[in-house]
Amino acid sequence: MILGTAGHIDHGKTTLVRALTGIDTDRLPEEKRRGITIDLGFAPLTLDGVGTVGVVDVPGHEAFVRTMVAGATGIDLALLVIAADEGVMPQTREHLAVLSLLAVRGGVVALTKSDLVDEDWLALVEEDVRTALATSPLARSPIVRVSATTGAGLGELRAALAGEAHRTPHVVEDDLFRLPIDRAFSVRGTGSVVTGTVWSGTIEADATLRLLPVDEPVRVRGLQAHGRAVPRVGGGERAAIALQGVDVHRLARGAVLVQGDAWRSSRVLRADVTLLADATQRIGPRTRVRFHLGTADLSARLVVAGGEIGPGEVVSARIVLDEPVVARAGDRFVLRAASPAVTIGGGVVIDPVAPARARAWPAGPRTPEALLAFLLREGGANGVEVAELPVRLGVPPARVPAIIGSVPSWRVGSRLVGIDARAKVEADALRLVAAHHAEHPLESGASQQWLRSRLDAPDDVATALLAALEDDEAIVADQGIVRLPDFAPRLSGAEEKVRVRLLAALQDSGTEPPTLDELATSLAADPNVLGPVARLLARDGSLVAVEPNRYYLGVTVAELTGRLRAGMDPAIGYGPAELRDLLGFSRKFLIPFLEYCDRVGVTRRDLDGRRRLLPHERSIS
Ligand SMILES: Nc1nc2c(ncn2[C@@H]2O[C@H](COP(=O)(O)OP(=O)(O)OP(=O)(O)O)[C@@H](O)[C@H]2O)c(=O)[nH]1
Ligand SMILES: [Mg+2]
Repeated sequence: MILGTAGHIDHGKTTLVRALTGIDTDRLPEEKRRGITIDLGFAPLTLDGVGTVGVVDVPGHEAFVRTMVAGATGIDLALLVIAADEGVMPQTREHLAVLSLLAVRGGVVALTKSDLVDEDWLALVEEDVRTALATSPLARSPIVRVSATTGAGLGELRAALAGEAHRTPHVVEDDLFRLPIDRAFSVRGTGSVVTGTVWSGTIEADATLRLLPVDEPVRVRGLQAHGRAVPRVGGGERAAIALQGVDVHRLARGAVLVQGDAWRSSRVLRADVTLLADATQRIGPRTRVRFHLGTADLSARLVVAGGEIGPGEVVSARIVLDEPVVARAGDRFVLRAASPAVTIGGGVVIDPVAPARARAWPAGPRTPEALLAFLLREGGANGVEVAELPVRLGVPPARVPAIIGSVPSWRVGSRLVGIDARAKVEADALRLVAAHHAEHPLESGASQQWLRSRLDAPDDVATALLAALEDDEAIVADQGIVRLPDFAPRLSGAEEKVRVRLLAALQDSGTEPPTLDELATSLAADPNVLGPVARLLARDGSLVAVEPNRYYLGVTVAELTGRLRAGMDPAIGYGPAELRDLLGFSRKFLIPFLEYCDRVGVTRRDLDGRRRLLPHERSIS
């Protein structure tokens, strides 16, 4: 578990941590000189019946609230320190607001410096404190009177902390690893080391992680917890991680270590945003705010439907960040005004990787099932990547299949597509094929390639969908041509007449038929009818397109190739003149016909002329 301090400057947080742990967490020379905490401090605390708890000591100075937020993020319990002589002060309230916004589950209040005041005063302050806690997660927390100087109440404080730790245990789930980095430094002989609180997941000492938002793979060289080498670290633990081959300058506070491919950094989030009731500022569309998530602290703008958020309001908003952030659905964040630098609100991430121009999320339940239904609706035929769902829905991977199972959807490769989107693309496909039939009644159907290009769906989805339609016998696909099952090319009366005259003309012309253009003139037929009729007849073999625009009767071609088969010795190469005699062609018709024969494997042309192919050679020609 992680315990984080909170409270106004000089109220005795660091002194109390030292009294509890024996460790002075103010390690910077400047902290010593000024007698205040500037950066986060860390110490292990051993509690009877609980074990070792990681303590994060934060600064109380109003200029360092952003550091306090980075320290408070990821803590399980708060130790709110209030000096009995001063009572509730501005950063007592601001830190409490931060703990509320981050949804810290509980904690203990230490009324410290109790040696400086008398009993009556203590009672008054305690009443005051209770009032200040009323709407916070510490509303029902124990208030313990202590003095770090005399040691009074320290035993009671330990017992209260242990009690709270038992009441709200850190539940470790099998989940994706994430650690927001709060410190990075280099150690001679070891290299770059980062520290942070593990938010979720477990890693071993030889893990390969990803550093975000730069998105680089990094190798773990060693793990430490509370100053000792350990084989693994997991959720709710403070960890120091030595990384191989990363320059320490790339590892600033705000970067995140993750494992697995579900994580992405993004510049646009959707979130439910709360503005504190006592916020002095409204947030309008152009208001710049500081956005704090994990240990990241970024400039951002909020876009809400009404344009403005007023104090005390909760709205769903789009958050547009100046730099990418790593977020997960359900993450809590804090919003601070740029100037004056005060905490004004916060919220919960609903969609960690929203599209650039995404609309704010409509009101409604925020269950993973509801989120998935919304993502599917918005994703249309593109759907959502299944691998990203643990992050986009904010659930451990093991819970994803059950959630998918409860939302009507269709798995296509790595994607999940909503059934509405699927139904729409299906209907489009059937409509397109039907329209194609109506427009081209003599064609056997629409080409699959054309159909895919006309569908409003990525290629893999379109392909899978056509295959599914074929399985359902809603369409028939044959050699790349798609048709409706009950469709057959049908000739109109006029087309039937053209067909009869075309066949007759080709019959008459024998081995030297005219081109379609010539036929269109001689038969006085519409070329737009003649062409499709010829292609239709070519499909069942009645005609053969020896040249693109010149058709022979199928029987004529069979007769001519028969002559070649009978007249050619397979062992001998023939020149064109010899073959012309065999076929009885004029030169103009000879070469195209021989090329046709090469094409269909009756003959093959090589250096010593054309040879007749034997049946077994044809298959490899
Ligand atoms: N008499 C008395 N003095 C205390 C007690 N606890 C802390 N102090 C003194 O209060 C002063 C501030 O203590 P710190 O522990 O530095 O206060 P802090 O809350 O950590 O301050 P920041 O980190 O700067 O916010 C120091 O001079 C301490 O010696 C206490 O229980 N009794
Ligand atoms: Mg301090």
